Amino acid sequence: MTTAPIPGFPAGFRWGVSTSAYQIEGGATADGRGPSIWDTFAHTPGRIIDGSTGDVACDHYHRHREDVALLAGLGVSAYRFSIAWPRVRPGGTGPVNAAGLDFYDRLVDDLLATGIDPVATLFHWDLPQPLQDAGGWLNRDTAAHFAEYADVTAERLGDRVKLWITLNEPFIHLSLGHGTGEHAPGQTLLFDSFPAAHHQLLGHGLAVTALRARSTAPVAIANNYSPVVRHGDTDADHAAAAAYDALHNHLFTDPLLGRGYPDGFDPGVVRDGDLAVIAAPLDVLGVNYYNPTGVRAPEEGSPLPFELVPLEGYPRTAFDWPVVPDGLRTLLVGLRDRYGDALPPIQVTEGGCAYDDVPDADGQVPDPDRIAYLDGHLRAVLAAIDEGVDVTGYFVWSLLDNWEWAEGFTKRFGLVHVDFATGTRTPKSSYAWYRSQVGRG
Ligand code: GBH
Repeated sequence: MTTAPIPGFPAGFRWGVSTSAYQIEGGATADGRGPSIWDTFAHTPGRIIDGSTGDVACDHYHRHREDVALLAGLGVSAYRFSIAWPRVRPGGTGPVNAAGLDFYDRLVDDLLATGIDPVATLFHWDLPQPLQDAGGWLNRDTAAHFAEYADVTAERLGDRVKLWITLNEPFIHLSLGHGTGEHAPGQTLLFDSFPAAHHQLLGHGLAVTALRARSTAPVAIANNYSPVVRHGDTDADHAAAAAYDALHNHLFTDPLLGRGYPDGFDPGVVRDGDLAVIAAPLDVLGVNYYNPTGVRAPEEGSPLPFELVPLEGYPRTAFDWPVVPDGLRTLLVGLRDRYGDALPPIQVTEGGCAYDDVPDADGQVPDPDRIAYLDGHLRAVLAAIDEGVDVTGYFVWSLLDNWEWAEGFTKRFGLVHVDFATGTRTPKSSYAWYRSQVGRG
């Protein structure tokens, strides 16, 4: 670990932090915002571990000036936030809510005035509830509505946003939201959820075209990746590892980069022309990385073609996720090796960790484990760059402790501590450490 800047990052490397709308904004009914599937889910008893909701969250909707000042103090060159679709078009179809766009218009201007590049994600899982009532991502029409929302958003912000990200982690939204039901909309369809994969990808492709018509800013998607660590050496273990790798790591990226769906993973609802829409050229591939996944053959009669196994022998975060910095290097090198010239430049759009951070008597929040985590993962990025992978940015998840989906307020990922009773923000020691890393002009 070091407090001096890690040497070797290329000039112009983008240093950022990430957040998402439902996790920080609050203001759930402010200025015409409608309900999303996460409002519905969080308000359903038993879904969220501590019974909390994102109704208030970090109250960023009312404290965004303070949060932009925290970003300025951090010295980052970019801020990745998400735009709440239910603020912009509360019904999912029908009228656009200008007041919803006004909020992001002000945020973007405030960021630019501070010298920070606005990086805007269009969909970080908060689907307008009326679209879910019409079938959500299982309904092909949702893809077209997503492109309409992209169009009106880029019409307003397209002259100032510096990077667009269409979808955040469509695999996680598919698997936890539609496969196992741990996330909104809470469906438990397992492999019958696959139309929601195709329609997210179709929405992405249609949105790329809509964004390019309104904005010269580059366009990306942010995928979650998890290198597979096979347990066991039987043919069945090999098959299970390959199946999980295809599902988590290739299902979305293969069609995006022009290869179509992996063998055995056709979603069954693909129409002529869809794959060309989905393969619209990307300027940047966003890579979210948290940890690798252990996989072995399933028990007889399992509904899944693999079994997930905890990885032993690594430190663990408060979420019990293993800390494996070299997994980020192997992931980045593996993407380059698999996709070659079809791979656009990569920005790591999320990486971070949860710890039980508590302010001490002096109002300091020491979080040495987070500093070690970030130090290790930044060095892994450098190692990948040294192996020839084109990585042009890194964004820490997250600026603030926030509302961690089904875990509610029980997991703290921020560089800044948030007292959820009062909203008080207190920078942690990792905030000062990250400032020392990013302050390189
Ligand atoms: C991201 O999802 C989200 O984009 C963001 O909103 C969220 O707050 C953040 O990460 C933190 O969760 O080791 O087997 O238990 C991350 C998706 C899925 C990645 C679960 C880590 C751990 C699997 N995560 N996975 S395991």
